Amino acid sequence: MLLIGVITIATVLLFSCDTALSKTEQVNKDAANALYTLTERCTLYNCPNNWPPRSAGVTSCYIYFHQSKEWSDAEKSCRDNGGQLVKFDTLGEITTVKNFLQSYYGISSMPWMWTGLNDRSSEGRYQWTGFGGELSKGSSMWSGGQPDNHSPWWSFWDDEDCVEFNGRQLNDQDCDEGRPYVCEFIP
Ligand SMILES: [Ca+2]
Ligand SMILES: [Ca+2]
Ligand SMILES: [Ca+2]
Repeated sequence: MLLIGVITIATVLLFSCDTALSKTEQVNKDAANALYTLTERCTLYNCPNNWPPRSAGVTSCYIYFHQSKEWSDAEKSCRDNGGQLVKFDTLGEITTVKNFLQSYYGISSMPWMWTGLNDRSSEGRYQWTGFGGELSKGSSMWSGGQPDNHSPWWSFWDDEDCVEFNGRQLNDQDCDEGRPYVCEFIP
């Protein structure tokens, strides 16, 4: 009788342990899945290696290079770093980038910097490199009187096909000029 009792208790214990173990396993599995999803999301929202972290509420990652380059070299540098020369989708994005340059890099007086906008393939038609899309000549992003495709008097063929910004507005400039530049990456 005693023996039967011991066996019964042992069976019950074993059974509940199994249940408990399988439950623990399930909880661990759920936790692991949740963690995996979170990691996946983190990766998705991450900026490329060595880029500054994305600011809260800002859709894109940005990086600034202070070493001046000609426009085409700046474009290549952005691509090599996993992004594109910056594209301003709205006037507000210019302010977003300016605030980022001030807060992250401590730049107080903004230099003229290259953007991805250019009319290299068709004069007067301004397109964003990499990201695509156009900006009209009438956009309020332009500085007063710009774009003017200005040519110096000594070389009328040396006109302005690349677009720079100064934290506030845009100006078309000679692509051969050296400028610091900002790259953008959309996670
Ligand atoms: Ca953008
Ligand atoms: Ca032009
Ligand atoms: Ca100009």
